[in-house]
Amino acid sequence: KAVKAPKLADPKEASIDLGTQELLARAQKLGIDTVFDRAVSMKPCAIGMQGICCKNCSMGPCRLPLPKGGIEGEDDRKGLCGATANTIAARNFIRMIAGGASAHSDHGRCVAEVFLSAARKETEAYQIKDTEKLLAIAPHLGVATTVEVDGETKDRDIDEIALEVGEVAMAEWGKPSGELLYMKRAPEALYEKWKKQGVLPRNIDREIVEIMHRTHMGVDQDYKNLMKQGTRAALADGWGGSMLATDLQDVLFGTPYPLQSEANLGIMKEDHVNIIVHGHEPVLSEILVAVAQSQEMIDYAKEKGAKGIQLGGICCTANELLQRHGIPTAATFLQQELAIITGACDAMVVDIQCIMQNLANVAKCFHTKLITTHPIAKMEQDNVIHIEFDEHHALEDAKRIVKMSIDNFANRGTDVVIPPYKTTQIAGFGVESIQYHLGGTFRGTYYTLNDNIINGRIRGIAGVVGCNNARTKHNDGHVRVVKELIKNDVIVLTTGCNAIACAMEGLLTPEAAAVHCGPGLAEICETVGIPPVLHLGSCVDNSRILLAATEVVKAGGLGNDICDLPVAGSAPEWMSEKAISIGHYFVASGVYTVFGVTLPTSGAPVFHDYISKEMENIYGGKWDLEVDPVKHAQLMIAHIDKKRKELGIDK
Ligand code: SF4
Ligand code: MSK
Repeated sequence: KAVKAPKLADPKEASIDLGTQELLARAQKLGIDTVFDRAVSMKPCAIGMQGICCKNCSMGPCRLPLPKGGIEGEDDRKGLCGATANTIAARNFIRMIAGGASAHSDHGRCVAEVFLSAARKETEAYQIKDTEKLLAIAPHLGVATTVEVDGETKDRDIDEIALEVGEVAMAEWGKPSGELLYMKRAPEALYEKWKKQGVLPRNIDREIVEIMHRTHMGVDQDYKNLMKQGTRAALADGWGGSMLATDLQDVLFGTPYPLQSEANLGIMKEDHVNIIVHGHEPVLSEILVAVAQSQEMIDYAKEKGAKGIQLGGICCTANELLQRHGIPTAATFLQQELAIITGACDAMVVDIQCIMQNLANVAKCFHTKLITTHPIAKMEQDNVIHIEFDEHHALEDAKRIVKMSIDNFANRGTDVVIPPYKTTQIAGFGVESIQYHLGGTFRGTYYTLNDNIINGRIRGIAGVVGCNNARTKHNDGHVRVVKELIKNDVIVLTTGCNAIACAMEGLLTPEAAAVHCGPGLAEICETVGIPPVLHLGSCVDNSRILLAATEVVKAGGLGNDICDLPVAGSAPEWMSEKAISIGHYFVASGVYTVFGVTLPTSGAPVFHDYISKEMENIYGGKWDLEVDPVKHAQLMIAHIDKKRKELGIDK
């Protein structure tokens, strides 16, 4: 019997990026399967996609397909226990929020632990680097920065402040009473709204645990009440775990400021030792950078026949190292297997989140050392090396990894293919640098953001973020949504893999303004020398977008709540549970948020209407879904125009 050849992806249909197309074709020629091919040969479950498959007990899975042509009359679909489509979809949705919020927040907890070690001076590898930022966040955690001595106000000792900040921050994950301290950083009107709705998070862990309880078989069976808890946990992520992760990382490693770098797989060098770091934790990779850039290691690499060491990043570890050190970005989420398929990846060092298990299978076909570093993220395949990272031995761990990578350079085959494509990018933005570059404040001069929104040169602000998804053409949605926005004078704040996609397309340069922007936005970008798309960092750094929106509100002239602003959010190619948590904390903070690809709500139309219509009456923000990138951006622009009209600043 003839064996049927596996279905393969058409490289030109799989990605808009030439390097990705070339490496995918190479993988197919070598008989190595990648996520692009698996997406062709394995189709998703239609019922699961619609959010209406429940497997929360062993009487299921109970599948409630929506009848063809929709529901006429009463929707009487139910699982064995009687759970309705709305209950099942809401339970599934908030379990995704729990997954996403826990990923961001557990990462934040690790950072807080390292921060405390540094504050206690238990480790030589980490120090409190950015004392200005420490002093800026301390009051939000109720930590005094001055002290009264003999009736005189004096600056408090920095080490003492750091220690107290670390201890108070750690308590946010599990304190027994009260509410998350950072919630008060939001505009007052928004804080009061959350209070009235009863969704102020108590502590980070508790909100996530309560989702797991309430979605257990036979507990909460009211989709609105389930979403209330989903909201509380999502807020605990955005204004809690993620915001603490961002702030503590800034204090430990430095607040990012704009810098120049490069993006795409073309940053890898044939004659260098290529070390690719991938995942989300800057805690180890920060030390890896220092070690890889040390003269000792550069000399060792030269001894072994290489010209030097090239570091590159994938996903949000990439974004963290780019923002603070200008380390070039090698790849988006969907290109991770391809980085190994170049044949030039001497080591891939992975930490947590967005790491495909198939990396181990691809690495087997090449000389690449695949190194896991985190105790909670190991791989079962026997070619994977685990070097567990510990902040107390950070330097030794990093040296071991870099040396192992250098030693592996000699094991390369002759089969190196690095696609010759890379772009220049200006990254490293944050609330502080947006303010600095646009007039040093948010309102009152020719350059400031609020004034330019009011006078209409900038039509509005969009936060465009999120992953790649193998069910849609790689980077196509990201780039087309962003281009449509900037063409219509909407400035874009970006993070995650959207930022990497935009960088690969050359949109993170001031020069992109003249080519792609409407006249108002182009004028501003050219005058102050910023790109029309501002890279704000990693997934946890979406908290920077919340704070940027808050600063715009506080500066005045554009209403008194985030939901008053001409602002919209987007994740054109999302795939992870983290994206649902991010989407929901944006919605609950008052932002109209459009997702691409699909939403796991279509099988429960009443629930879908609740989050995409009714929710606006509660929080001022709502969900939407639009697969077509241009229509997607146009929906955001229509919302921005509606807000401009309500503010009375329409041209
Ligand atoms: Fe089915 Fe109810 Fe069990 Fe879910 S909880 S699997 S709907 S019986
Ligand atoms: S890395 S969560 S694929 S953005 Fe943060 Fe990219 Fe999404 Fe991972």
